[in-house]
Parts: sequence; structure tokens; C-alpha cells
Amino acid sequence: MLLARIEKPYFLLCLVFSQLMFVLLFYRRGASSIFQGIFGSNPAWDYSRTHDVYTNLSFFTPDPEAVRTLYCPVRSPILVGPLSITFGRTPSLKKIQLRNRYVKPGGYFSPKHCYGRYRTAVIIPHRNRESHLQTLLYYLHPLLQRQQLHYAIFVVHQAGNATFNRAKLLNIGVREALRYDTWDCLILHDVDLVPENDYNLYVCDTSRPKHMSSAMDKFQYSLPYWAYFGGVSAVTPDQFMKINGFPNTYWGWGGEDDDIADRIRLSGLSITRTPLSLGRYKMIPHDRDNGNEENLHRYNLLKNTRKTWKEDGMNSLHFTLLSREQTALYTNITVDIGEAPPAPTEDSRWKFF
Ligand code: UDH
Ligand code: MN
Repeated sequence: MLLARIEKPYFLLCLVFSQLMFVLLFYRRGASSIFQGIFGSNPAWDYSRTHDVYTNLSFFTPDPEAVRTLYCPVRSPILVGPLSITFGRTPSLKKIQLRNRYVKPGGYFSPKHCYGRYRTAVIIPHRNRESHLQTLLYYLHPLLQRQQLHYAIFVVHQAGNATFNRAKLLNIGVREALRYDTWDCLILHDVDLVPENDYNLYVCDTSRPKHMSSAMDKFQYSLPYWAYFGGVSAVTPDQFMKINGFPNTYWGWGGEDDDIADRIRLSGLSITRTPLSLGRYKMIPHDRDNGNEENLHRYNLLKNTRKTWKEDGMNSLHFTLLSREQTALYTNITVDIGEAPPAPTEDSRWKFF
């Protein structure tokens, strides 16, 4: 009976078509979202019912009589889920400060009634995006406090007008964050991505680097491609050192996140991802920045990650620290990172092959 059907050409055509559709879906949406859809393993969040990002923060008013004796619970009891996020007027630094009274200079915070169980450093590469930075701080500080983390925010500012280098700034942020403190988790965070759900925990997976911004609005809340590792990610210091940090050699827009994903694989680790229902981020709309033009050299670099990752990274990081200041809402690290080497000539380009 089945054999007879299979012989019919239109049945075969349907079969091939449905398989193609499945492969396409798998590639576009990521396997986890499909399994989630089919098996409903994650709660279905209702993003049309959102909460103010400052909800429940009064729980943190310190009681002068109280003595902290216990660790905070594994899962904070005061999370609220989906958050209301709008990009209208940029909140002023003064307003953000007033609403986050228990954040200490340098952007440090420790829960008041219990010992923070997780120590998280958020590291943000930055140049000339002050209004994005203020918007992010307005939303991120209360979210991290509600997660009851011991945390600090580090902004790594590239001085001068040379081509931007996101990955090198992140390497510097890690080195500087670890110089004065111990951290369980390093969160590498683009300045323009705002998390939409406070159950998206800013803690690391101890066995695998974690990609957190799995569902960005600019990619219609799905992954742009399967190996995507851009936006926001979380690694432990051990994982970061095992992959020799990030490459220092990607100047301009693009490629460095794919190099990082390759390093993870080449060093024997693999990537875990926040489920798509939870890893939702809104990107503050923007055009491409001056000084961060598309890196046309990136495909050549990416062909060679296998050969270069052990030499290009934390063990080859050079920069000049211009200043380190503790502002009211974050630690600002300003650096001179030099500039991109001259574009390869035809001759040197051939050496790659
Ligand atoms: N960044 C800066 N300043 C710059 C460039 C980049 O702070 O001048 C940082 C910032 O943290 C940013 C991150 O690097 O979030 C990544 O850069 P991006 O936001 O420019 O990258 P994205 O892929 O944008 O989001 C690509 C250009 C989109 C143009 C679309 C026009 N509609
Ligand atoms: Mn962006």
C-alpha cells in the first residue's frame, strides 16, 4: 500500500517538499525553538502583558536592623517576567541615579538582605553612543537588582577616531574587570540591546559559553543563522581563557562574533543558548556608525581562525589605558587600542592560500 503510494510522483514530490521545509525551519529558527514549539517545554510568555522595569525594587530598601546571614535563593522570588520597554526620550543620568539608589560608584551592587549567590561583571564596548548607554543603564540596573546578583557594569570606551574594534574592547574589559575583583560570570553586552524578560538570568552556564540574545527584534525574534553568537553572551573567566579570549584583529563591523563561535568549537567547548522565548532583546534602532565600516577582510580572517586563535587573543593583547573612573552608574575604562594595520596588499593576501 505504502509502496504503491511512494511510486506516485506527486507523493514523492510532497515528501521531498515537506522535508525541505523542515530543514529550512530548523536552520532559520534553531532546533530548540522547534522542540519548544512541539513539546512546549518552556512557559509561553505573554509579551503583550508587560511590567514596569522598576517593579518590586522597594524590597531592597535596607533595614538598618537586619543582618545578612544567608545566601540569596537560587531563583530570585521577585522576578516579574516580560518588561515594558520604549525608546522615546533618553533617560538622564540623574534620573537613572535617583531610581537606583543602592547602586554604588563604579556601577556596583550587592543585594541588601542576602549574600549575592552569583558575581557577574557586565562589559559593554562603547564609543559615541551615550544615549544608547543611558537607555541600557536605565533598564539593566533594575533588572540585575531584581535578579539579586552581586554585579558591576564596566564600559570600555575606545578613544580617538580609528576604526572601531568591538572584540578587542571586550578583551580589555575582561582584563580590567578581573584585575580588581573576582567574577563568576562575564557578560559581553552590546550597548543597544535591552533585555525584555527578567527571567533571562545574567549568570553563566558553568560548562558552556552561553549566547543570551537568541531572539532579537531586528531578526524577527529568531536566530539570523544557526551559529550566531553576536549581541549578548555570557562566559566564565575559565571558558574565556580556554578560548584565548576574543580576536584582536577584527577592525570594523562584522566577523568577530563568528570567530568567537569558531574558537569555542576549536577549543573543544560548545555553545548553549537561552531559549528563544526568553532570550528576547529589543535593539535601539540605529544606522551604522562612522568609523565602524563593514570589515571586508573578515572572510579571509575567518578562513584562518583554526591557525590563528591560539596566537591572537588574550595572550597578544596590547593597549594603553588612558583612564579608569568610577562614575555613579558604571566603571568607565578609556583606552587607546591603536589602529587597523594597512589593508593587505595583493602579495600578502596570497599567503593565506
Ligand atoms: N559600538 C559602539 N560605537 C560604535 C560602533 C559600535 O559603541 O561606533 C558598539 C556598541 O556596543 C554596539 C556594538 O558595538 O552595540 C555593535 O555594533 P553595531 O550595533 O553597529 O552592530 P549591529 O550589527 O549594526 O547592530 C550594524 C549596522 C546596522 C545598520 C542598519 C541600518 N538600518
Ligand atoms: Mn546594534
